[in-house]
Amino acid sequence: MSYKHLRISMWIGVLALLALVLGACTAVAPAPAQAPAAAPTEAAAEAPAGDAPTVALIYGVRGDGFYITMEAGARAKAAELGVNFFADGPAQFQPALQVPILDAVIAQQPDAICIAATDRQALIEPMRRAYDAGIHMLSVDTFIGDTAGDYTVPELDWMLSYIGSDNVQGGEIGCSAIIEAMGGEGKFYIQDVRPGISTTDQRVEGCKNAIEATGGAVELIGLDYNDDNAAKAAEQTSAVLASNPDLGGIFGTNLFSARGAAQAVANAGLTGVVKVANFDAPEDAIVALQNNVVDIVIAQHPYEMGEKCIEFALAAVNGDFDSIPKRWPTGYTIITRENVDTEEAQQSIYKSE
Ligand code: T6T
Repeated sequence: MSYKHLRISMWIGVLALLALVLGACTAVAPAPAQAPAAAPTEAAAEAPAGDAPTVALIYGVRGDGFYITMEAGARAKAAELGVNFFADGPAQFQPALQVPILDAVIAQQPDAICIAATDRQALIEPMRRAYDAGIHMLSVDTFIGDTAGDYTVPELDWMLSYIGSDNVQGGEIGCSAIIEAMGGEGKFYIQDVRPGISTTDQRVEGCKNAIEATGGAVELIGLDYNDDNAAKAAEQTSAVLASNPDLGGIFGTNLFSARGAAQAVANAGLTGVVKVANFDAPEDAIVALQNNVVDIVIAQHPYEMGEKCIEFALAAVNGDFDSIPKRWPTGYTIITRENVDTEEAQQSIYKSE
């Protein structure tokens, strides 16, 4: 072999070796630090681009009129203020399904996240991860931690704001009304979602306050958890009605709990006999009110929650932290058969799409 041929062969060898080494590197290269922890979600597909700030809403569960209305409020406010906006949430109201969605949203690095945490403990660490990634964090509807939504405490002061109803008050309003309709005495039952959800925990607390205020005249005979499933709530309530023919009143602590309770009362032919307090205001709760199946509908203001979250998120992006309250209570519209036709009551009915 000539010297020239030897040099060419050497170069071919070197190049082949390089190609091999590079190929091996590609195969074992670690995933980039920002790779989403979960499969791409709806949010990934929808995320808008551009120079305007981006705010994400992570709601509690898909298909719930309460969150559909909240998203509509946030979307409208974002359009008005020139903010990029996207929303996503789990198919069930569960932290195990919500955390991967939060992680996927963090990977997209929005400027702020408004989130309705599905558990007051399980979401603390994942939400802190978002904050540590430089994202402004706001709670809508539910809060995290054990300080009743007080985000001025040192362990939670990285949370910018808690925007939502006063849920202890809401529980008290609903149960006091039912106790009055029961004539101030009798047996009472609560349909609830699951322990660990800040909103429904507080509604139960408020309801128990109202029961205690009767000094024993009203007896709480039971409380069941339905996992945010109206069919399960109906089944459990039917069993309680069957074994307590003298039951006087029921409190359904959220949309699905109340829907199931009302269905069971109607199915048992006890309309008007067993009084029902319906937390949340979807269209079917209004029909149940008009048909005497439920006696009070407690409408929250989810549209305002969505609007306020966008406003506060934008203020944070602009560095205007002084204008952001740590707590923004959104209030209620109490709907009864007397006021159901008023404009205010009609406007507080939740959207279904
Ligand atoms: O009651 C609302 C919300 O406030 C709660 O945190 C979870 O349930 C609802 O979304 C109604 O289904």
